Amino acid sequence: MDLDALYPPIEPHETGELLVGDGHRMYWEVSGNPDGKPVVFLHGGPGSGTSPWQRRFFDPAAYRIVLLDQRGCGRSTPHASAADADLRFVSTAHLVADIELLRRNLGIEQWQVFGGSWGSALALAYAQAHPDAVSELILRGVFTLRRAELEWFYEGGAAALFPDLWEEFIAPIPVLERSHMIEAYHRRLFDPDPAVHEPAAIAWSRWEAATVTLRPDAAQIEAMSDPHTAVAFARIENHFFVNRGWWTEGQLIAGVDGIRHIPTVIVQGRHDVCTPMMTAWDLHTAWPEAEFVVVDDAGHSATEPGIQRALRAATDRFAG
Ligand code: STX
Repeated sequence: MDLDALYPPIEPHETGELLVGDGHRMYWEVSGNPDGKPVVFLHGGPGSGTSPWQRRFFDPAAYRIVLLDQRGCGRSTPHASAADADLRFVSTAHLVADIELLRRNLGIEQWQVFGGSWGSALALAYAQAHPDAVSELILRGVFTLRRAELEWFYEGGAAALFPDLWEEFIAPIPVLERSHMIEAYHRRLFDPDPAVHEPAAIAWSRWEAATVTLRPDAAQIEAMSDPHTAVAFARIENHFFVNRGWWTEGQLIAGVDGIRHIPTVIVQGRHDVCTPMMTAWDLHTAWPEAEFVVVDDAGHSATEPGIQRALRAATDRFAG
């Protein structure tokens, strides 16, 4: 993973677990300048959790940098990989409320919201629910959970580009169930038997990790193959997808009118196979006021060098 385009590594000066209700505790941390401009980083998946390198998109002298692990993943508890995992209280509405609860308790009036992939969907949902809390938006690899987006990546579209990796993705699913892969995976991922849910979770997570970069990134694929990480990631993603994010079809793009006034940069890799450019394009078309940056030599991941340069240019400009 080449992180040369980013700021140097930093450590948080404050961390905590916010009691968000329903027995859930949400890990959060603050790094950078305690008196700086507030920014919140929304991670992807859903279910991937944050990593320390994600602090590095922001100038630590200019920003008060907030990272959080969404319910059920990362350092938040209970973890969705647990034998008795119960995702009844894990939904978009819960995550939006958790972010807002953290903002209020950190004493932040307005913050910049930075989200990639699933984080872009959550950022749009949060901004549409709480437009006055958002100073700017930075959206990368836009994902809105519409039917065509889920069918592209999980029901066979992207097999046109990765037929070899697609074979590994469908391998845990019997042939008779392959017409509805997300549902077939749902049954296995939530089976209490680790001999059933672990191989399914690893196959699900490896498909995603192996297709998000322009060139294969062995370290990223191995990290996503760890059972603890893979089970939470696959279960939470799948849970949000069977529920379509609890949105109506096209709701996030239709909701642009309520946030059109917020200064926004959209960064999209031209060769993004996970959340192909059609979605960023539809958002751009609905929201021409937002700056639209297409990175011609990048795939999906925020680890792509061209994506990192574009994101850093956006955070530097918004630093004021
Ligand atoms: N999931 C999109 C997303 O947020 C549909 C995402 N995709 N890959 C990732 O996150 C990892 C980089 C964590 C594998």
